[in-house]
Amino acid sequence: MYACWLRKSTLVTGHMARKSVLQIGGQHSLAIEFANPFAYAVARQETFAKFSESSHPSEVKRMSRRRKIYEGKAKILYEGPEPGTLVQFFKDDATAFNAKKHEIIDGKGVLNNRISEYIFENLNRIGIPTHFKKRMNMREQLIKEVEIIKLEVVVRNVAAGSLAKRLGLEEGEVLPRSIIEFYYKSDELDDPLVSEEHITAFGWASPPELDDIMALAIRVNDFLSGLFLGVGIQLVDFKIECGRLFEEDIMRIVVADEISPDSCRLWDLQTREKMDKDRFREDLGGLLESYREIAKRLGIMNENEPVRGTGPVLVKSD
Ligand code: ADP
Ligand code: AIR
Ligand code: ASP
Repeated sequence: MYACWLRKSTLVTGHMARKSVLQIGGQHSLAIEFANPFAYAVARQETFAKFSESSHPSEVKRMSRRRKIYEGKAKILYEGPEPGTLVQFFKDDATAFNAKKHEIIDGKGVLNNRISEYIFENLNRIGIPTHFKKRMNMREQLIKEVEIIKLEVVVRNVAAGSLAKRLGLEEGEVLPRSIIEFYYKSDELDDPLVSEEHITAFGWASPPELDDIMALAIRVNDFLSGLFLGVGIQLVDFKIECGRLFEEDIMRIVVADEISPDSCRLWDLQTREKMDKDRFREDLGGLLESYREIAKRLGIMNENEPVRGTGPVLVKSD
């Protein structure tokens, strides 16, 4: 039997075979039997990740031992299983304009986890160093802990977003060459644009570190441009974060955080349709469908997975 203990109000993903109401610790709960081990595993991962408080008491105990290190706008970092590792949990929260706009988009975290896994795994494979170790489940990945460099490194190929606004360029204008920009990572200051001079003068990164960061950014741009072009998508721009990884007395700059449609601008080559977080920023709707389409084109998602299958499905109690 593949069963999962949930509170009556809990949302679960998966195909149920049977469910019944039970009593645990004075609270009504649902014991759900799943048709197959896969549906069970999916529901468990979703449930424990998102609704840890609604898990069976023994699971709650196991979960609560994991220490939360940091909670950001879109992700949570937990202490990892070994020293020097962290677990990166992808939430469904969508924010823009420094979190002034906020919404929960059911299933976004699952898709970003998968898309970011795919990109980081391939970056590792072609020798671009990253923090990524492996995906653990629907919402979590195991990463190497790094000392984050407080910069958002943006590479642009086409005018859009803040660049188009700042310089009065027409959105969609192809830039004479790829341009790298740095923004100082500070919510209080709204991530201001900074120059290399600021970065080295204030010691946020040293000149050789900055050289490494720029070389990484260009390599990531080349890789991502080709990857997306191959599936009919134009890479307009993207943001990466880099960190210092200390391993065996040496320090390397690696790509950290995530690379997903939350951190890239991606346009369909044929229709010019926006397929990234601008759908949320500009109230265009259909964000989840676009992210799924990206995952599908990259061959990440199984064709048979239902469009909203990444989000939990409401279970009505009997
Ligand atoms: P924010 O902090 O901007 O709200 P997130 O919600 O995405 O962003 O939170 C993830 C945080 O984890 C970011 O601050 C990011 O800099 C940090 N981070 C990403 N990768 C690593 C890593 N490998 N080691 C340490 N911190 C990391
Ligand atoms: N970005 C910057 N801060 C957070 C994110 N996600 C990304 C945007 C866009 C690029 O950086 O998603 O792909 C440039 O953003 P902007 O707003 O400066 O034009
Ligand atoms: N994610 C950032 C915020 O929450 C910026 C953005 O992506 O628009 O404001």
